[in-house]
Amino acid sequence: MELKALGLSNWFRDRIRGTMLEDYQLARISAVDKESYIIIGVSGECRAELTGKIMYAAGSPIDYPTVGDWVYVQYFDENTFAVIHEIVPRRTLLKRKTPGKAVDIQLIAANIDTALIVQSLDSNFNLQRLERYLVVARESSILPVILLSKSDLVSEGHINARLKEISKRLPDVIVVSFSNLSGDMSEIREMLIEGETFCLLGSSGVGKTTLLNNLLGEETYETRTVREKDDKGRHTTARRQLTILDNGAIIIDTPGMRELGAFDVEAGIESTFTGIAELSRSCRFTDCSHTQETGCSVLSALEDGRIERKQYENYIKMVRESRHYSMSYHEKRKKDKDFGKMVRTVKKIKDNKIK
Ligand SMILES: Nc1nc2c(ncn2[C@@H]2O[C@H](COP(=O)(O)OP(=O)(O)OP(=O)(O)O)[C@@H](O)[C@H]2O)c(=O)[nH]1
Ligand SMILES: [Mg+2]
Ligand SMILES: [Zn+2]
Repeated sequence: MELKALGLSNWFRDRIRGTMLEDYQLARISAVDKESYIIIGVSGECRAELTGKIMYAAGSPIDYPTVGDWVYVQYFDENTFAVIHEIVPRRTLLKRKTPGKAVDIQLIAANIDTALIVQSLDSNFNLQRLERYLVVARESSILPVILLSKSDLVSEGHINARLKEISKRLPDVIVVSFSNLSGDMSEIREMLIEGETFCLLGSSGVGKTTLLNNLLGEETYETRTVREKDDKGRHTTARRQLTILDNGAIIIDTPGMRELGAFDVEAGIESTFTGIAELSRSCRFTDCSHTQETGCSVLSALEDGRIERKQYENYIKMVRESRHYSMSYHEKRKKDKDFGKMVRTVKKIKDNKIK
């Protein structure tokens, strides 16, 4: 398998250091388990581990490889095991806040060209959540595409109403409705371009893995069985996994997400809530919070119905969340650093005393 077929485009070639290739080979992370990695390279797939140096130097989760990353590796035991030495610069990076209370970054996938955001047309459909996924994808300059699954469960009228809602609220996004039961995947297949990397995102149970199996033409990966259908808490896909389709497109499947906490997503918000962003430029105050100021163009547009209340509320929520998380994160990082400094100083004093 050639590296180009694994997605190594010129963007990466321009950033690869020739001297590194004297000692190392290039490979791509194809799966991440709890602590170990699977990589794929010219000689196929194998298990890989990080060097102590990467772990020691890592200051945050961003410094660890994630699925989709290109890495410099050294192979051992006839290419059945490898050690990862360094991450090649990332073209794009999908990340979120770790679920739960802790404020930390969690990487979803790296070097994604297109995010396939899947929502099912039954109870899972939610415009606010779609908006959130779009923000996160666009923050990293990833092209978002919305895939509405399970069209077999609803009427044509229902589908058309949903499509209308989306085009009103989220113009400029490609939307495709489909059913995994119909077998007709042609519209989706046409989007899947050779050598580009796609990432399936969405809640658990919307049919991401079923779609992937359909595209592969075989039941390669486990999907939720009928018996387990009511078992809402369970994720069927347990790890993030990269797969190459027959047509050469690269797809990463991910476990369903319950929360997509937005971290540092100001640019993504600007490019998703374009109407509000444009209005805000004519607010009286440049630091207008659009919540109570007189002369706020956003509020007046809200009052006369030019923007939807739900969209406005989602916008305010995401702006606050993004600021709040990045502030707490940077404070925490600074505290950790200061603590490290203090430990080193105490140690120095002690060492000097002993001498
Ligand atoms: N009616 C209908 N059922 C579907 C469709 N796509 C998937 N399903 C069913 O929905 C259930 C969940 O599908 P999965 O593919 O496992 O869902 P997933 O998004 O991969 O879920 P996680 O791996 O938990 O994130 C399975 O029972 C599928 O058979 C569809 O288009 N129509
Ligand atoms: Mg799955
Ligand atoms: Zn304002």
